[in-house]
Amino acid sequence: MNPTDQDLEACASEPIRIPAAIQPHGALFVLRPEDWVVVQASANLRCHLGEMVRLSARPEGEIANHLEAISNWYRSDEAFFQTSLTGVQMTMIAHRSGGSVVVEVEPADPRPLDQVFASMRSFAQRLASQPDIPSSLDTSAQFVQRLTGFDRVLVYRFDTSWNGQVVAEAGNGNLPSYLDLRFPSGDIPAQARALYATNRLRIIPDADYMPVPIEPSDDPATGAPLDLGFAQLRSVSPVHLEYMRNMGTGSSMSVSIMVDGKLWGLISCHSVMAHLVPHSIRESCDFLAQSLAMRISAQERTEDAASRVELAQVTSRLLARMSSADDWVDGLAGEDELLLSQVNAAGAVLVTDSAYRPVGNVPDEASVRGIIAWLSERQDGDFHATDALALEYAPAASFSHLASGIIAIRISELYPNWLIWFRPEVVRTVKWGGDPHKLVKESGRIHPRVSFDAWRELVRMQASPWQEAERAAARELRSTIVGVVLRKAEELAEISNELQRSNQELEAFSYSVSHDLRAPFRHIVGFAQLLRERETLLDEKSQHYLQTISDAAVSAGRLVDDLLHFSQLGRASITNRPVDMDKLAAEVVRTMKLSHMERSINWSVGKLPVANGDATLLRQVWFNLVDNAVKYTSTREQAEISIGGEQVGDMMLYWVRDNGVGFDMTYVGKLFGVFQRLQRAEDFEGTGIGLALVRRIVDRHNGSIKAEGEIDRGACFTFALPSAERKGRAIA
Ligand code: JQ2
Repeated sequence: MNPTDQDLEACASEPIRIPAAIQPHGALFVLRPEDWVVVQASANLRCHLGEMVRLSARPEGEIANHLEAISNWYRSDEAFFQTSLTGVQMTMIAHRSGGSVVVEVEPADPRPLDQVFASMRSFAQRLASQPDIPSSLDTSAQFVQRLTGFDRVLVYRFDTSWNGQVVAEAGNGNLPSYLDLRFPSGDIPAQARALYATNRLRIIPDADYMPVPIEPSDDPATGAPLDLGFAQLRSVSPVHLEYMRNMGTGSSMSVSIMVDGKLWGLISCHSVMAHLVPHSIRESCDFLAQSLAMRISAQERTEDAASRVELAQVTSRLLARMSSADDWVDGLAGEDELLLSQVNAAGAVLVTDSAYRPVGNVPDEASVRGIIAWLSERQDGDFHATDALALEYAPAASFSHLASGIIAIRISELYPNWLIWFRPEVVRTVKWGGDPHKLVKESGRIHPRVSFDAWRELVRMQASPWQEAERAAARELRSTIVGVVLRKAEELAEISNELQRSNQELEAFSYSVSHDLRAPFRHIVGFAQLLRERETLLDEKSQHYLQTISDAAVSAGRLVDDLLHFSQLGRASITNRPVDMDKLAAEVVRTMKLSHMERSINWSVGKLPVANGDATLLRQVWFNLVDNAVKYTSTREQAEISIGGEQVGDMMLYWVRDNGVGFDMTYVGKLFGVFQRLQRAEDFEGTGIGLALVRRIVDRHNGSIKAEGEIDRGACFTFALPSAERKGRAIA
């Protein structure tokens, strides 16, 4: 008989504590504590206890001898009463259920107890010397297998969603290995798990048994069904029996492993044939499972602490690298994938406003940016972790093989800068312990093969969950990064303060020097002039010397003026008004024409857009650029100088082009420095400050300037100024 789909759906709500029946390897009766009269009994009483126990009467014979002890126990707070019925070679166990006492009898163990104790002692010793959880589990499986004689003993571990995995196994080869196989949570439904958390042991000696009814099925006084949650002989769910038969197992026993009050897993035993384990041995198995549980608890704590230490070491190595690298991004997202070990991820990506750095296995950039947009929209802080991304963010379904689990930390309050770690779908990372499809011939829906598929379906698009230690490590790294970035920003601010300070000092110095030098130079020029007027007798050579002194003083004076001008520019405030650039350029060209009447220059001046800024300073820009063009075309017979401009978007471009001696683009960077010249000073007059001044003025207008040139083919200077509307710097 196969269960129908309805049976399977009903499975999760099957009331397994009140089956109104027991398994036939023992018998059960219910005593009324008021007078110790039997009020309910299993239909097989007689075949186990003969006439000793009958409905509606007090027990007789050997059992009657124990009534006083039962009555004493009943008033105590012990959960169970246990004794031997030596005459019938049975073990008798009593427990309370509702207001009644449930008494069960089953065949006693013929084995001497000494043997069992010896084996428990040896187990305790062996367990204490196991270095880690896997070896503790192996040791326990082996001991239970030896103690009980089952064909195969598994340790079945629950994950956070109650799916199961076989994590240890001991067997004699009669049953196939299930090591590493996974099973869906429904294979041990919630109500069964809840029961197993309080009643830690159950046994099914023969999966083909015929249930024995309890008569009457309900308590005659209250009408309530009899709760068999703590009974040894409770008849189990028929669906589960069907599962067992499909698995090729004729008998089973399972013991709960309770770690820190939570059902951690089961020691699950199976045999091909019927197999009854006596009560005393079952008790030993329970003792063994609880010893194992304590061991697991201690080792989990140790492992958690060790993994925190290990992850903290990764954090500090990353910190060291971030601090020593020029760019912290390089230190963090290095090629050695250290970043992945921070949370044991398979991939990670660091996204800042200027960098996109994938490490390991990550989705493509568009997908990552999609995740970031979604994360930024959620506005739920700077940390997000999930092991089923597609459930929260549907587009992730298409890359679940790379990113079913993510931990995302936001590393900037202002910008959408994120560090995200990825884990793949767990189905893709599972270790296959043999092909589950080959285990048993398929029959019906409850079958290990079908279970495995069901598990696969259940964990689709899910990653293995992030451990608390890993989440903590991610948070820790976040504050580390924020710290490093902040510190780097502070360092930068400090450097720029420093620069500003030394700049100011320099300016103050050059201001005072140039200011003080002006008068002496003017005096030299003045007195040289006077001397020439007075001394008519000077010979030609002396006249020439005098002229040279005067010329040198004039040009030194001009240099000083320029320097003064330059240093003043750093301090002066600049006005910001519409400036008629046509007018400025025309004035400058007119001045040039007047002072270079001897030259043949072909001028071409286009229409210029209105600028926004300081007219006096901008005139200086035009003057210096045009003056330059005139100067560096002086070797040309026919000089060509063109001036133009246009508006591009929200910035204004202006240029001055000439056909002069040009320059080598290799040195373009030096062009705008103070006292930098690309030509020999003797060949072209000037102080070497002109272009530095131009750049400074343009800079102070939040604009920029660039130069293009080629040796002997002329030069072109273009400067860009922001329009009144533009917020940022204008780039030429
Ligand atoms: O046999 C036992 O000890 C009962 C506890 C139990 C187990 C044992 C542990 N165990 C394993 O070691 C393996 C891997 C080989 C599996 C799959 C497994 C399952 C398992 N299920 C157990 C119990 C139940 N399963 C019960 C309660 C039985 C009772 O105590 O009355 C129920 C109602 C089910 C139900 C199902 N089992 C299924 O596979 C399916 C599809 C259902 C219906 C939802």
